[in-house]
Amino acid sequence: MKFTKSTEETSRPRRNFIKSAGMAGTIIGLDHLLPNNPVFPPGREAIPGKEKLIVRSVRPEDLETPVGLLNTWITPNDLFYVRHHTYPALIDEQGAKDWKITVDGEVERPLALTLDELKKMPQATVTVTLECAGNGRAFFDPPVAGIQWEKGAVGTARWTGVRLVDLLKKAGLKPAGKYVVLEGADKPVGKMPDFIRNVPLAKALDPDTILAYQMNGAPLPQLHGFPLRAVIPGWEGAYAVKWLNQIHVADREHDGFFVKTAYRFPNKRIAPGAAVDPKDMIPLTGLIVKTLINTPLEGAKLAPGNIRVGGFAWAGESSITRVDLSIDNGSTWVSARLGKERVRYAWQSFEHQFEITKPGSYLIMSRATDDQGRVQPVAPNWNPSGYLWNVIERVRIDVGAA
Ligand SMILES: Nc1nc2c(c(=O)[nH]1)N[C@H]1C(S)=C(S)[C@@H](COP(=O)(O)O)O[C@H]1N2
Ligand SMILES: [Mo]
Repeated sequence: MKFTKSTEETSRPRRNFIKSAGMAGTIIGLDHLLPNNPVFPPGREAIPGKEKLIVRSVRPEDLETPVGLLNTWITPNDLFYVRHHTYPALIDEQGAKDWKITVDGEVERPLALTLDELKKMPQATVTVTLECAGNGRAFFDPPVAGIQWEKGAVGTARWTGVRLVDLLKKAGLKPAGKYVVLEGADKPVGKMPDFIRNVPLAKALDPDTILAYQMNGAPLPQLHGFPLRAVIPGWEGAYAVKWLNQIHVADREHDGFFVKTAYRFPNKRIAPGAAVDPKDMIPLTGLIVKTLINTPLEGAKLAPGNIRVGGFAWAGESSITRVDLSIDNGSTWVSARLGKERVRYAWQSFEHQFEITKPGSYLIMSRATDDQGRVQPVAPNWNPSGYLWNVIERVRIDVGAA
């Protein structure tokens, strides 16, 4: 097999790459192979509070939610997928007392605020579906190196905190400010670069863009960025910087690895497996139209009769206008009923009852359309880092003789 180099996974030597399709694919923490690796966190083997998740990497913790557990509109904190490139900053209650967020760069009045000071500012809550850009990477052909996420690096939570725009107003934006650079307190693994991201000013100023200190009504769990993280609604997960403690307003795009190289996508169509000139790579922003079938599950054995098909559809900043389903390999499609949620940036439930009387092997497919008229594609948009998998969703079931 030939692998292309992933720009998301800097820390993983190629020989440690395991293609997981068809296997219980787990990439074990590989940091012991890296120079100057601090043993961290000491003695921690299981990942407390996240026992139900699939371990894609032990250190750093990369944990995927099994599809069967993604069956509530709000994903509970203990089931929410976990992804970071770094050693998490395990800040505790005590640490949070000393913690400060700084705002500097192209501002009139640089700030340093404590958590209590932030909590005194006007509060905002947004319900946002967060998805890792690499969700579905395991399905690309030719395979792409990196964490082999299948379907569950996605979840929806209610995030509560302060509006980024309020903080920027407090600091007084200077006209030269074009990008808001976000950096957390986590530490890179080995020689890998720091995880630093930036948000273009227009998105940073959007009143829905927040810095969250709560997730589903609870303080942010440590693995999700306690005490503070960014929530950039509708944009791929890597913008949602965890353990956020530094905000820098810059007059240009940040030049670090995680902006200039990683999280980029070809600006033109390419052949699967082809190399792409870096000048033809542009930053990822919004998530794209996609569905997840959470019932029935892959491989389910069901009796003939009424079979309920259900799941979620999302499209980043856009909303879902329809979801079509097929059980005959795409020859015919029926329109699913959309749930009542209809909340911008959050996934939308859908369902349909099929009457399947004839025993056999059925491929159930779901295909969403968004308000821009974009439809999930039949063929994948292969790209060198394996981002934004959104091919028509499929689940095979076995309808047995009654
Ligand atoms: N500080 C920091 N924030 C980070 C990351 C990281 O490595 N370091 N990973 C990002 C990526 S790639 C994703 S997909 C989301 C995942 O958020 P979650 O772990 O809360 O699900 O966090 C983002 N925030
Ligand atoms: Mo991600």
